Amino acid sequence: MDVTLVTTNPGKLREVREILAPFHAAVSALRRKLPEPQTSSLREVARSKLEAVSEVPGWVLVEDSGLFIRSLGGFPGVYSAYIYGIWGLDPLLELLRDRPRDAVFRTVAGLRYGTRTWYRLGECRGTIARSRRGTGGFGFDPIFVPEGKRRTFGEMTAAEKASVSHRARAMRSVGKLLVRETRSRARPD
Ligand code: ITT
Repeated sequence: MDVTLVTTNPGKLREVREILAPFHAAVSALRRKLPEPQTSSLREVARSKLEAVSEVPGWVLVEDSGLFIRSLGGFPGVYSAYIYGIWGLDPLLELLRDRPRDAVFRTVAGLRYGTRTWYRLGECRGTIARSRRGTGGFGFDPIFVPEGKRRTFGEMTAAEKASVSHRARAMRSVGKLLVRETRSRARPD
């Protein structure tokens, strides 16, 4: 089935395409910057992104993600895109110099078909590296080491990242939902 992913982030698009391919979902991109309300909830942001594209037909997918660092009270969290945009990586590494480094990446995927909506959460626990490593991926990938691994996301191939990432977990759940829903739509009553 065809799915429209609304995002301005090419890294997300690349990953979502690869993760949903085994579910036979063909992902096309609609590049539109959607409003992100001031809220502490990824789900609330995903909900408002979906609402902002209510005119787009068919299967519509959005996602909101963030990096939550425990010793910084969850910062940058829902503000990850903004903080990454103005700071990059170094100020975060500086802030963490004498603080515990555990963190979690979260993605909330929002899916709509007609008047029905679904939300799926994916999480990936890990730690923030002492310095940036690797050039793969995007955003905070060079400083995030997922639990049980030694390398950062930035040092991994796309497939390695997708085996454990927050986005892959949320999107695999979306993939299963798409398969289930399209099967039930195809069944005669
Ligand atoms: P949209 O147009 O889809 O909103 P965005 O980049 O603004 O794109 P978010 O609001 O979800 O997306 O911001 C999440 C930010 O968190 C993103 O810009 C990255 O800096 C970072 N991020 C999210 N997922 C990441 C990942 O898998 N690896 C590294 N950084 C990630």
